[in-house]
Amino acid sequence: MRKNGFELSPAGRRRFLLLSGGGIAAAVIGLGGESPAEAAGVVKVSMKILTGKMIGRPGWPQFQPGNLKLPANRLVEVTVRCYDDGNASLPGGYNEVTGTIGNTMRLIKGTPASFAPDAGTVVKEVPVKDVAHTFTVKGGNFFLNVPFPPLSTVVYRFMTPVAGKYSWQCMSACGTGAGGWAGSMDEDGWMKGTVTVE
Ligand SMILES: [Cu+2]
Repeated sequence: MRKNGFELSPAGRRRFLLLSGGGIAAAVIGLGGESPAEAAGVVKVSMKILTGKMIGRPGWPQFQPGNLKLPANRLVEVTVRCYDDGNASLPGGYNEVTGTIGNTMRLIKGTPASFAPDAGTVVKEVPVKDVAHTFTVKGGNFFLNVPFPPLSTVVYRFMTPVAGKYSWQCMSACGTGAGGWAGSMDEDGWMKGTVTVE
């Protein structure tokens, strides 16, 4: 930062803002330890997982929205309410939270309309048999795996990667067909889709 012809170090800059007084300084001190991306503010996203029955298409559970558009290199907080009450068979490993901040998520029982910021429990994984759906991205520079138990609310944070189009897929065999991988598992905007980062 250049101010009146001299350069301030980040620490000096914070001190300068602190000395300049008032509410602005108070707001800035709190951001002292955060990266510029975080200081730009958290992008909040809300999703829900509905059963096929709830949307008049039995056997076709769906993430809503099924496709996401997010800004690049930003901290995103996703709140997912899973209204599905049943589990689906899941390959081991996908029950672990991966690619989020701290590789954790906050797990809240049920699907309350609102809750305290510290509600629920911070977890790194859930038992494989307790997973209804996952949100899984396997891009070269973007890997994310978040498991959702039946009738739960999950909150997780992650940094978006550089701009690009990334595919996501639910890894719980929640669709139709013998293996459960047909139907909504194979339909864009249902149990798979696109994360457009721009
Ligand atoms: Cu699913």
